[in-house]
Amino acid sequence: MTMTNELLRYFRAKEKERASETAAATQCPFCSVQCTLQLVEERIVERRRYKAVPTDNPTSNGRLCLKGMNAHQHALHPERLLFPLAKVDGRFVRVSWEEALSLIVERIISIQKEDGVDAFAVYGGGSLTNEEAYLLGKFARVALKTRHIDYNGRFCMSAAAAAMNDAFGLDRGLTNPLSDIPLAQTIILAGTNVAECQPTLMPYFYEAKKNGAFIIVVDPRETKTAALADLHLPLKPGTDTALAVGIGKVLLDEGYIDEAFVCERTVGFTEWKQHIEAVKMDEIARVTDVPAEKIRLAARKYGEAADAIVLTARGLEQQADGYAAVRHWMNVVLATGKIGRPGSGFGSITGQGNGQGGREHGQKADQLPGYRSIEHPEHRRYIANIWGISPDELPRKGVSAYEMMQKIGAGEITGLLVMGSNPVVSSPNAAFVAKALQKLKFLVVADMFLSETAELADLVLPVSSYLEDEGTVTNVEGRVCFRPAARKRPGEVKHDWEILCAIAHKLGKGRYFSFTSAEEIFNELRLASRGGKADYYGVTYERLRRERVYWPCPDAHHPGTPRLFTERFAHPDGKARFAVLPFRPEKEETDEWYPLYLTTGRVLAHYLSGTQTRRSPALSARQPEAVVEIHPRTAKRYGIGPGMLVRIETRRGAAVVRSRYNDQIREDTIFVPFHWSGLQQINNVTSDELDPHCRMPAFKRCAARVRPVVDLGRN
Ligand SMILES: Nc1nc2c(c(=O)[nH]1)N[C@H]1C(S)=C(S)[C@@H](COP(=O)(O)OP(=O)(O)OC[C@H]3O[C@@H](n4cnc5c(=O)[nH]c(N)nc54)[C@H](O)[C@@H]3O)O[C@H]1N2
Ligand SMILES: Nc1nc2c(c(=O)[nH]1)N[C@H]1C(S)=C(S)[C@@H](COP(=O)(O)OP(=O)(O)OC[C@H]3O[C@@H](n4cnc5c(=O)[nH]c(N)nc54)[C@H](O)[C@@H]3O)O[C@H]1N2
Ligand code: SF4
Ligand SMILES: [Mo]
Repeated sequence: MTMTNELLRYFRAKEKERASETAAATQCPFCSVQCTLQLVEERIVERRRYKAVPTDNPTSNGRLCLKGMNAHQHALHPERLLFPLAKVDGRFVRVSWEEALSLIVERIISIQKEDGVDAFAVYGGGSLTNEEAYLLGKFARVALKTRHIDYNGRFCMSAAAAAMNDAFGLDRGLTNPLSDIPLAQTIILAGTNVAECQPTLMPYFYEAKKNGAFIIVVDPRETKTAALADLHLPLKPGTDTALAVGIGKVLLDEGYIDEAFVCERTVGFTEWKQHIEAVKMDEIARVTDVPAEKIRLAARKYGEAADAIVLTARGLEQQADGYAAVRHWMNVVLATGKIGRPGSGFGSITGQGNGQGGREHGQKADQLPGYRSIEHPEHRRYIANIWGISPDELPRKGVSAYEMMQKIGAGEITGLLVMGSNPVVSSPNAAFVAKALQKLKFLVVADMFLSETAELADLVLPVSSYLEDEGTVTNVEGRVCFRPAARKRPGEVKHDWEILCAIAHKLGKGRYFSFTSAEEIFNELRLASRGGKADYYGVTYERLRRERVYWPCPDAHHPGTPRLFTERFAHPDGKARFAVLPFRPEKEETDEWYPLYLTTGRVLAHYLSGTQTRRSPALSARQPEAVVEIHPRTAKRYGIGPGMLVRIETRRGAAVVRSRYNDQIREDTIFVPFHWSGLQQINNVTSDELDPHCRMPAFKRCAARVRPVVDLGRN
C-alpha cells in the first residue's frame, strides 16, 4: 500500500515536470468581425488540451462567439491534409510536392496550348489573406495570363459592392466605425441576422437600445436579431426593393427630405422623386405583404431621427435584384442626408473573415489591386509598372464566378485552380456545378481538407490553416488586421502564397514571384494599392502589430479613415448618385406546383460550406444536421410533423432535411441553412438566376414544394 502511494506520488511529480502550458495569439478564421484570441495549449505528458481565451481589440472588445471558441478543433483535426494527393484510377495517392508541381505545370501548359490561355481559370475566396488574394490575382494575370479569375465573394458581396461603387464611388462595407452604432437613434437592419452571423457585434446594438434607439428589422423570419427589434417587418422574400421604395415614398410625402444635403451633395434626386411620386402605397403593401401602416411607422422613425443607420446583408442582396434593393436603401439614406456624420451612415455587413480585403486587390474578374479597373488604361499602366510587365501583357476582364462554371460546363474553360472555396456546396444550382467540374481536363484544389470540391479534383494541395498562416485581413469595419502564426505547419503543408510562387517558378515566371514572406507580399500590395481607392500604402506590418488601421490610409503618418464621406463622396465631382431601378417582376414566382418561397442562410454553429465547422465536435454537436424551418400551420397542411424528414423540391431538384417548427416565419416561406452536403445540400435546388448588374445569384428566393419522406406522425 505504502509502495503504491509512493509510486503515485513519484509519477505525479514526474507528470508535473512534464506538464506545460503555452499560449499563442491568433484571430478567429470565420466571420468578418475577426475577433482575437489566445490559443492555450495544456500539455500533460502525452495529452494535449486546448482552450480559446478571448483577447481585447477595438472591434470585438474581448468577446468571442461559439465558433471562435472552437475554431481550433478543425485546424487540429486528424483529417487535415498533410501532403499532396493525386488521383490515379479514381483514387487519391500521396505524391511529393515535386511531382505535384510538375503535374500542374505540365497540365497548365498543355491546356493553354490546346484550348487557349483563357482556358485555364482561377477561383479564389474571401478566407484568403490580403497577401494571398493579391498574389492570386497577380498569379492569374502574370503567371497564367488568363482573363478568367473570380472568387466566392461574388456570391457574397457583389450586389453591395456594385451599389456602393455606383452610388458613393467607393466600396467599403461600413461607411462608419462600429462605435457609431450606439449614437444612432434609429437603426434599420435589413436582411441581416447579426445575432447568429456576427454575434460579437450584438453589444453595439444593446448599447444603442440602452441609449433609446428604435430598431427595425426587415426579415421574413423573426430571427434572434429581430428579438431586439422595436418593429419587425416580415416581408415576402425578394420584395426588399419595393419596401425601400415604399419607405422613400413616405419620407418624400411627409417632408423628411434634407434639401440642402440633396442639393449640395447628390445627383439624380429629381428623377428619383418623379419615380417615387408615381408609387402607390397600397401596391407596395400588396407586393411586400407588409401593412402600409407598418411601413409608414418605419419611415417616420427613420425620418425623425437626428442620426440613423441602415445596415443590409445577404437577405436582400442575394436576390435577382439585390443591386436594386441596395440602391433603393441608399436613395433613402441620401434623400434624408443621413450619412457622413457620427451616428449616421450606411453599411453592408461583410461576411467572410476577409470578405472586405478579398474584394479589393484583384481576385475579381474585372479588377486590379487597390480597386483599380482592369479595363482602365491608366490603371493598367500603373499595375503593369509595379509588376514589371507591359500593359499589353495584362489580360482583359473575365466573367463572374457562376459564369465561369457555365463556361466550364460548355467546355470553354478546361483547367481550374480552386483556392479557398468549396463551390460544389456553395454555388447556386450546385448539382450543375458538380457535373461541370467533372468535365474539366484538370482540376486542382488547394484546401485544408478533402472538401466536396476537392473530392472531384485531379490534384489536391494541402494548405496551412489560420493557426499556421501569418497575414493580414480587412474586417467588417474596413480595418486592416494582422494575424500572427500561432503554430508550426503540420506535415508537408504549404501556405497558399508559397504554392502560387512555386507554380510560377516552374512556369518560368519566378522573377515576378520571388517572395519569401507574407510581409514582402504585403509591401508590394501597399505599392500596388497606392493612389487607388483602397489605398493601403500607409499600413505597415510594424503598425499593424500595434493597431487595426482603417483604409484608405495613404501614408505612414495618416491616421486611417474610420468615417467615410464626411465632406464629399468618392465620385470625381464629390457627389453621390440616386438611382431609379424597377422591382424585377420576372423573379422566380410560386405557383400551384411550387407554392412556397424557399430562402436560405446560416445558423450560429456552422460556417459556409461546413468543411471546417462540420469537423468541429463541439460545433457539430450543437447542430449535427440541416433543418427546414417551417411554420407549424404550413407543416400541418402537408402532413409534416416536427422532426420529420422533409423532401424539398424546386424546378431544379430535391433535398431532404428534417423539419423544425418555427411559428416566427412567414407561412408562405421556408428557411434552410446551406452548410451541409449530400442529400441535405440545399444548393442542389436553389436558383441560378443572376442579378444583371452584379451577377449575384438569387440564393434568397425560389419557388419550392415540400412533403414528408416518411410519415412518422401516424401510427
Ligand atoms: N454562424 C455563421 N456566421 C456567419 C457565416 C456563417 O456561415 N455562419 N457566414 C459569414 C458570411 S460569409 C456572410 S456573407 C454573413 C451573412 O450574414 P447574413 O446575411 O446576416 O446571413 P443569412 O443567414 O445569409 O441571411 C440573413 C437573413 O436574411 C433573411 N432573409 C431571407 N430572405 C430574405 C429577403 O428576401 N429579404 C430580407 N430582408 N431578408 C431575407 C434570412 O431569414 C436571414 O435571417 O455571415 C457571416 N457570418
Ligand atoms: N444557398 C446559399 N448558398 C450560399 C449562400 C447563402 O446564403 N445561401 N451564401 C454565399 C456566401 S455569402 C458565401 S461567402 C459563399 C461561401 O462559400 P465557399 O466559398 O464554399 O466558402 P467556404 O465554405 O468558406 O469554403 C472554403 C473552402 O476553403 C477552405 N479554406 C478555408 N480557409 C482556407 C485558406 O486559407 N486557404 C485555402 N486554400 N483554403 C481554405 C475550407 O476548408 C473550405 O473547403 O457561399 C455562398 N453560398
Ligand atoms: S465567428 Fe465571427 S464573431 Fe464569432 S468569434 Fe469568429 S470572428 Fe468573432
Ligand atoms: Mo459571404
